[in-house]
Amino acid sequence: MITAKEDFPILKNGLIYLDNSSTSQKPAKVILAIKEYYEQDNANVHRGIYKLAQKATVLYEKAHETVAKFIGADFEEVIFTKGTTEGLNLLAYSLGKNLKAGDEIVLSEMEHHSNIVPWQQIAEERGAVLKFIPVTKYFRLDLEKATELITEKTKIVSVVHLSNVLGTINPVKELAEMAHKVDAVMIVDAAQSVPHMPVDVKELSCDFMVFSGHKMCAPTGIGVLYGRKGLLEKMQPFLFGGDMIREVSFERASWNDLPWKFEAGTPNLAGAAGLMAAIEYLQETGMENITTHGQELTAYALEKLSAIPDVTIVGPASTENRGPVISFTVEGIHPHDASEMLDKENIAVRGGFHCAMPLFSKLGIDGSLRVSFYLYNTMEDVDRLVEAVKKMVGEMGTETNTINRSEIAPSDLTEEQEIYKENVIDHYKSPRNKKEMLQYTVKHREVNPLCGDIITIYVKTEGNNIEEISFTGNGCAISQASASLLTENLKGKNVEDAKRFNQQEVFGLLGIPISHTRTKCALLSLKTLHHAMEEI
Ligand code: C6P
Repeated sequence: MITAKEDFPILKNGLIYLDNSSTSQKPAKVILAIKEYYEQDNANVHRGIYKLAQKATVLYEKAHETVAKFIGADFEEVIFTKGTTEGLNLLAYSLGKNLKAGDEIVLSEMEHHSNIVPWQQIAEERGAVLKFIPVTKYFRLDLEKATELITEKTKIVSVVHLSNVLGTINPVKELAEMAHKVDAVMIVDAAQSVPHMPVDVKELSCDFMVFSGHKMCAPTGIGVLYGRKGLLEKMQPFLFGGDMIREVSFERASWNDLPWKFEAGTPNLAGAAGLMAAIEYLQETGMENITTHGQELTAYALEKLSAIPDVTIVGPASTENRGPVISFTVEGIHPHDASEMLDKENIAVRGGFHCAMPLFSKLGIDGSLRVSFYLYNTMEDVDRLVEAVKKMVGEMGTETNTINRSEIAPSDLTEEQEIYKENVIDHYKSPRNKKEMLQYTVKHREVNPLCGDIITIYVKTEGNNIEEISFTGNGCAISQASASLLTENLKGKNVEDAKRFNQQEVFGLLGIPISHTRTKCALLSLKTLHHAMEEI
């Protein structure tokens, strides 16, 4: 621990928070800055002449200055956005305008959806082609392949700095050199790196960089797009409206100076105050200290976790060029079930695809558990995690497709619910009707992106009757058991019964309390069924 857990009000209740890649917790200093903004400084910026408006404007501009210094940029080069996702959409929209058919955009196989989907959209619109730098079996980017992929046809290279799944730190400077040799622009998705290590845009030689405040102790809804001034000047704005204009007539408009040209509308002023306070907090702790601390926790956790039977680390084995993010799988336990079990020990981790589905299909695994550390985590947190994983593995045994009783529903059940629970476990362990049907009337596949459950339902009808119904797929215990129970229940019923089958009836079949986060898992098979039945 390099900073007091007590600085973070939410951690005072003993929670072991290991989902920092998703979002970080906020220190009291940041919460206070937001409160003080509303109590003392709140007015719109760049508009009013009165004193309060000037105070708000000065504060907002100071927040830009603070960010610029933090990443080695100039004031004009720092644009506030909602977050990384908005920054990448802005770039895809604005840079995409210059793309022609056949131009190439080079990404990597370890990108977050927000660095894939906007490019897919723009590529489709402009006739451009997406290329992906492969991930090697050591969970690193294949740089040899990168040199082959980045050619005269490449116009944009956009790569993640620190992978939110693997923890890998990519050599973005080298990639920037490759991009610049062919006159392509280099974009760095720094959502996971800026919170954890000193990052200087000039040192990275990138043209653009994006990150989110909420992963670095700042509030949600504020993020940063860095862009080289010369490039930003040539680019079209993404959003149009107040503050981004210089002059407007009924016919046309011209654009404001940088960075305001890219900040249309009233911005997130309290968020900017919070971001500035967060950067001050990180700087008081020291970015180098934060990096070292993350490395120490990661080295310790890697050693302890990889020693547990049935645990497989999904990411580089050493801490070299690796951030404080560890993905792993536990043989025989779906990540969603595992994260719920850890939650019972008051340990918050993420389980699933981590918004990087293509990477998981490349790796050939159905999601992972992921722990990610930040400055308030301790070696004791790692010990508690390791103990909880060991307990989970011990309780579950090594048998694949097994499930422990405690994680499927709370222990304080009524006698009747206990009977249902046994039934649910039985349907999970020995699913009924789980087989591919070759001759069916309708078939539909659905995915739950939250945890990666996949269900395909096949229905064969004879007249108005459901002659046969089956499912395939994989996922957590609840999704699999509910598909089994649902298909069993609908066998021999008629088409109208299936179409009318509702959510309450599915919960009735399960018969145990389903937590809010598990609702989607419980209802995935019903959703799949209803889509399938639409075709009849
Ligand atoms: N990853 C995670 O749990 P936003 O949501 O816009 O603040 O950040 C998107 C984003 C982009 N790139 C990378 C590398 C990221 O890790 C994220 C956010 C979170 O991994 C939420 S999905």
